[in-house]
Amino acid sequence: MTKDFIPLLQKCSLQIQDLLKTTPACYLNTTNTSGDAQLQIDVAADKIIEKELMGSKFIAGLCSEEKSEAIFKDTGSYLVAYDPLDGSSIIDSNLSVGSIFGIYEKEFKASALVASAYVVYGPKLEFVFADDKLTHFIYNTNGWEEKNLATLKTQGKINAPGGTQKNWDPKHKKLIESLFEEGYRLRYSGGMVPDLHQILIKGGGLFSYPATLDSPKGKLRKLFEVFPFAFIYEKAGGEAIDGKKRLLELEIQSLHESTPCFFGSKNEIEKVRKYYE
Ligand code: AHM
Ligand code: MG
Repeated sequence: MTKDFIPLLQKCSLQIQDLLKTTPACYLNTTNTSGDAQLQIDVAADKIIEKELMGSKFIAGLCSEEKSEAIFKDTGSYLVAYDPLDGSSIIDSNLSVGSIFGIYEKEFKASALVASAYVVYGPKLEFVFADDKLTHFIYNTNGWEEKNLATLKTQGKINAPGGTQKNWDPKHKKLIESLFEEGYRLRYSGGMVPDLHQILIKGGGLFSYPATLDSPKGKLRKLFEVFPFAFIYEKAGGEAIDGKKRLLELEIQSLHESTPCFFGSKNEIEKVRKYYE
């Protein structure tokens, strides 16, 4: 049952929240498979989640942004792909960061995604879980309190454009400029979890991380970041595409593969399609 993941992932999030309070943001001399420098706290958060997931009888394996290979075991049928600490480059400035989880059945591929979740470590600890429905929890003095998360409106006011602007494609520049000309506000922290969470909470907008000259396949990774949020955005009544195709229809060749991605409400995604066609 995918619902069994709720207490398990919430348990991980409480431990990582404690870790964030006590661990300095210092770099190790190592990089992950995507070439990002690893912080001590990235590796520690990865270990917390690995320990909890590997101890669970309904999980058959896992892969993480911080591990080069997947790990398998003999029990269960679910596979979990996760980014233990997303936004590690903004930890030192004390902005909100997150964890992201994709729950796959038997294979690491978009069509096998059955549930996904994210955690926001901010002034409050929040947890959003999606399977057949979307559930939002906030941690307070009485424990986890379930909240109502409204679906996205057809159009919002937020524009969250990722990637180095000087390396954007001309059509992408035109898309982003046209949104600002229409009155959209810039909201981009550099952490996809709080940036995508803000669009969900405020009811609409666009988050983009496009193909750029220096990263032709974008930056954000399919299994750990893009597919889980695409699943959540679709459940919230929004859309998630790579510019043309639905993200959840993309194939996967390797565990750490990335893709350009756009998440948003219906009208903004329609606009992306128009500029990218
Ligand atoms: P990370 O998993 O190493 O933290 O990288 C992913 C993060 C996302 O949270 C965010 O949207 C993106 O990288 C920001 O990248 P940029 O600084 O290029 O805008
Ligand atoms: Mg990440």
